[in-house]
Amino acid sequence: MTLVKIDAVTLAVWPNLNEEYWVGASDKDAEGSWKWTDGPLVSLKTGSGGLWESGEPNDAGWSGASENCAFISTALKMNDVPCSIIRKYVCQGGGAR
Ligand SMILES: [Ca+2]
Ligand SMILES: [Ca+2]
Repeated sequence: MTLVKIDAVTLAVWPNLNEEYWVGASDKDAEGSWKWTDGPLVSLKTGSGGLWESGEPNDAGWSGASENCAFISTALKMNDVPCSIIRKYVCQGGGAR
């Protein structure tokens, strides 16, 4: 199973369930270089049409851990957070991997 890869179109139709969900983006291999699990770079755009919350990804060090995984926040944008926190997650649908 692979965590879901999203784009601005996916975010625009993301259901607002007031919960946070892991998506398949990480910068664990190289700090600040965000990649999807299948390899492509993640756009770092924020604001309208962007994937990230304003000021994210910021590697802020929530709970003292570096922020190398990303979830979709309740604001329906991505935020980088420590990979160790517990959240629900969304996997990629069937078809090509
Ligand atoms: Ca990071
Ligand atoms: Ca963050």
